[in-house]
Amino acid sequence: MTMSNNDLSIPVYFHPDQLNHKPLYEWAFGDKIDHPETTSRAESIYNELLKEPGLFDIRRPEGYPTKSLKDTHNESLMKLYHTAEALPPEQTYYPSIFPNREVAKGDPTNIRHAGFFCYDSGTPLNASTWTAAAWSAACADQAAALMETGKVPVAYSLCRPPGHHASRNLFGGYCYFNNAAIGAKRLRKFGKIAILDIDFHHGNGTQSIFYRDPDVLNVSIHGDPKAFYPFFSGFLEETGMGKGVGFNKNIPLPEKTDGQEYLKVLKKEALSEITKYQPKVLIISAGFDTYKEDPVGDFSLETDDFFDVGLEIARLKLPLLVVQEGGYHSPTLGKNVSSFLHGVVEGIKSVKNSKTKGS
Ligand code: SP5
Ligand code: ZN
Repeated sequence: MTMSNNDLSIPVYFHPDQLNHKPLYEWAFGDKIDHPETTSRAESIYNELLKEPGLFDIRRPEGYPTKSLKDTHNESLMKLYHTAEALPPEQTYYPSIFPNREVAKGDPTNIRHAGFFCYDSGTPLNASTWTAAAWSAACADQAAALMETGKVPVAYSLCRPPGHHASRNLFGGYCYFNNAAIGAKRLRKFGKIAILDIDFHHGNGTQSIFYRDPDVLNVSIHGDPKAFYPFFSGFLEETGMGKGVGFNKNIPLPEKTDGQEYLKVLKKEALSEITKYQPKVLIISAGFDTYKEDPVGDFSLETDDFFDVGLEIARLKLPLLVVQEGGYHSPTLGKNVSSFLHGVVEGIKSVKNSKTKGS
């Protein structure tokens, strides 16, 4: 079967300086492992999308998203990343002292205080972290800016490092700036926004940023935090706070969940909720660590399942901003992203066709 996608091309945002940040290793429950969040992840996606220039229109973001970063994060976090720029180029700094927040004050100009602004030991800083994370955020910000024009039904930001574990004040989970939240804040002026997080891990940063906000619905499907990172959040009971009660939905699933089960839950519990909410735009925090061979996640989705996930999401007929999150099986990551985006295209086309037929 050959697909003709001539009428639709997906804008893709990526900046090569996102590759400058290179975490080396991580302590995972006592073992020193090669860091999963490698530059080869982004290269795998980039090279796969490059194969279809008619479908994927690859662009570079222009300029750091200074205002958007300030809308989503506090100044200290940015100051700390700038402090890290003074590290010798070969040094990688691993936060290792995590103070009791009730008594401690953190100084973002002192790299030894990094642990005050961070909550795990797997998210290191080096001289290029600021540059890479700021360009990653720029991808989401500028893809969102393009969505604002209303001219495209879907845009994809090839964000790396990822973002959904970063909150306003804290980095962690390989994430420094919350790219999806940055996109959501920019698009909010048009009306209500929904975020659907399909990364294997609960998007705790995104949840915390919008927890009291009824204008942003946050839905996350993930590995049960009883067993998986981030362990301390992502449970069913977390439904929002204050005016935000009812606008946060967590759907934890057991290990080894396969494509069939996943799609059932996606449709019945996640997409139905989003349909009810009637947002103006849907942001997808798109992680592919749900893939069966992923070294970090523990579900068993296959490459073709991502097509169906994209298809079902696109059938909602909402403008889509797709933001890259996790996914650590680099050899297949590009194919999985491409499969998902082909599903999205198919979904958009089927909606168009049924519209023409119906009129
Ligand atoms: C964005 C994202 O997907 N972040 C994930 C952060 C997960 N960090 C904890 C990983 C623990 C590593 N466990 C390795 C298990 C080897 N089987
Ligand atoms: Zn993840």
